Amino acid sequence: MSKKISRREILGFAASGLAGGALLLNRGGEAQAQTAPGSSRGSVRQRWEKSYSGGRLDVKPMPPGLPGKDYRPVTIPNGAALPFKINGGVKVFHLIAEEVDHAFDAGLRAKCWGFNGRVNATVLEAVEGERVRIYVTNRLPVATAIHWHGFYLPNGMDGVGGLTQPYIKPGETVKYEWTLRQHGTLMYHAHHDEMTQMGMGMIGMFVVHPRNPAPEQFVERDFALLLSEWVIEAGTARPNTLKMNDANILTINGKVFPSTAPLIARTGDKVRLRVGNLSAMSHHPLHIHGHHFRITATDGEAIPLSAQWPETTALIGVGQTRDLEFIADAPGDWALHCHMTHHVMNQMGHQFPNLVGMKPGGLEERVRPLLPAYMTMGHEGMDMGRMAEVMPMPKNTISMKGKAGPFGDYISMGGMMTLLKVRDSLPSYDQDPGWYQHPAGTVALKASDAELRRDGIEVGANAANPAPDHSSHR
Ligand SMILES: [Cu+2]
Repeated sequence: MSKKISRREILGFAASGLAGGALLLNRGGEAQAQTAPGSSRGSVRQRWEKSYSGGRLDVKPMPPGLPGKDYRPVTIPNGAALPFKINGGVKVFHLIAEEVDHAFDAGLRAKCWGFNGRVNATVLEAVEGERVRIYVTNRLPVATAIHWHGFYLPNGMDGVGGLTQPYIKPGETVKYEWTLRQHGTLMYHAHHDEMTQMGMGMIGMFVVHPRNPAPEQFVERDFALLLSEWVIEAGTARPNTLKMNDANILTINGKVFPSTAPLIARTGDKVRLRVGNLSAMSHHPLHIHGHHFRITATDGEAIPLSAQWPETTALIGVGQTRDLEFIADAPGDWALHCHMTHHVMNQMGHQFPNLVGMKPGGLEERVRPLLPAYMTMGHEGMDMGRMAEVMPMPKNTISMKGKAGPFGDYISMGGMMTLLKVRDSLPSYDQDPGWYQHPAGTVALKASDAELRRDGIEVGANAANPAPDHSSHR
């Protein structure tokens, strides 16, 4: 991958660029240019082809790769890999498109469209070089087609309804089959009436492991996370796919925080986040706390080490995947979330005036005889995680944000957010280790009078409340 490029090759590359330009003007001269004396266009072109194309379509398939032997399966928070069987050297999957009564959170369900009983969280997993045969059964009331997003494949397997194949009509089962000539974090989704069908949940990830991974591709923890957005109005039972810009449910693998399963790692583990975004209308800048990651791959290909760059926020555009890798070297409970502040809210309504700074006075007392449950909202900002407890909620809704955290206070985020839990020792990756126990003296707590005096900080009011005891908070 990191073969040094010689001065001659650079010169040859430049020359071939010129030759390529000339070829555009002079079609049919390609063979002549390739054999022109002194030109290294042939070898440069080969290098391009290796990384810019899938190569020959009629490649001979390799034996099917097996989990634990040929690859380490990805971890799918709140989801599962689609089972497969092997028949005659081909890996056979059966994907079932169907309606799913899906729980975004304990308090919010909707009738969505998904695959094999899950929404956004059924992952196909395979190995570079093998041949896959994927039966898609349509149990929906409408026709569909399934597109394999980012794949090198024969045109007729591309899954664009009406363009590359007839629709998969209700009740029908269609067969897709091709040989995987690539590896990477890829996706699949409905490609017929996309706005409706993808908006109803017909999206998923398709992870293709490398046949011969390079040493730097090895990780201890390998997570698949698919981002999406929904419009579910309070009290309704189905996503509204007609709304363009009012997404009010932002999900990772079909769940909102606090129902997103945490990502669990041991201190020192190398972690890969395979993040895909098949939202309707939103790009998501995914942000990690306490660590820096490197962007090591896109849905196109692995990025060479020399070209990877460090980030704490990676923009995952609609239709893109990014592999983000880091060493989980900092024990703790770290937030991993979309940095769009409206994307870490649940069922946020946007048709409100800004009431921050307003003095509600006796408003509640005056309105309550008319509306017994009335509560003025917004004058202290939207930090009202406790609202769900103090206010009756409409049927089938969730609190806009919040979950009681380790200190008793609410974590004022919901939506596209999860936790990275890094621990020095873990009984198992499959068991939530609970809240992080901070070593003494490592939590930001209310300053004591002695500390304030020591550093000459004049505040006065801080003395009114003694610093609380946070020594035990599990
Ligand atoms: Cu976002």
